[in-house]
Amino acid sequence: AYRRTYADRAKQHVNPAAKSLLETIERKQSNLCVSVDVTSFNDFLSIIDAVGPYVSLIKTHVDIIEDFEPSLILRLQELSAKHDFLIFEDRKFADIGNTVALQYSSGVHKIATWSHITNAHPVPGPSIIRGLAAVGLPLGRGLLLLAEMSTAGALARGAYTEDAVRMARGARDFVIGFIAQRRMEGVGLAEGEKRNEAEDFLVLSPGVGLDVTGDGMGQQYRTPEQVVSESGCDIIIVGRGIYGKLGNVDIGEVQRQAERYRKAGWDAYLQRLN
Ligand code: UP6
Repeated sequence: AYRRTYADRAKQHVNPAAKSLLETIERKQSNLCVSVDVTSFNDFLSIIDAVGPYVSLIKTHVDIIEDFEPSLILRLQELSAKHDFLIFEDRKFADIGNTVALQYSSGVHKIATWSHITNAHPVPGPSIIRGLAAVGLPLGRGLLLLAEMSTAGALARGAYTEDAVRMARGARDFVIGFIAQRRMEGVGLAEGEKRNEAEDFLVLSPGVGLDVTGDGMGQQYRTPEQVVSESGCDIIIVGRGIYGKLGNVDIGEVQRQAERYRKAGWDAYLQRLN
């Protein structure tokens, strides 16, 4: 998977969310996902409208929006159609199957009805995938497992990461990839077990920044080149690198940063292909 093009990989994926994401990346020449971690309805939508042309995926934390109302989702869906991107609610589910199925389908946010992709911590074991798949698979959704985290001292490493990859291998119709810091195809193989050449997980990496190496709260940043070209990840997830500290959102500057990261991510991909 490492040297294959996004377009080529899109043809082999059967999960609709994975297929569509890979096709969108190719069409827009963007492996950039912007993480829109803001708390106001208006900032949320204006940032998404500004970065929309430069991204293949928008990542949300919809539970941090102070003035949330269902119309926000309709507006988000309009922007998704206008700018041609997919939606990833970064919910990080972590409970028993029955509870996550309810959290995914119900409540105020009804995530499964609008988010093409969501993610889960593998900590409860395979039943978390079954619970989420019962809701998401009939809707054509895809799931990412958090196999690693970008923070200093993260516990998701070693045997935990290996077991996460094995869990994903057991549910490839729904689990389309990982939140991780490197490729995962070679991880979690038993001794003597060969890599399945047909296996192709998407790797989405947060902790990406061009100007700083940390945020003083445990976050660690790497450059798009380190993430995509050296570590073989497929999508860079960038939040504050694009919209800064907030206050008054300078839309022109947000747009310039989005194009800067889009180009850096795409150049790193082209470098990896060669
Ligand atoms: N995120 C990480 N690291 C992980 C998993 N998720 O940073 O291992 C998420 C955060 C945030 C975004 O919840 O929404 O990615 C990173 O934002 P930043 O670029 O502003 O640091």
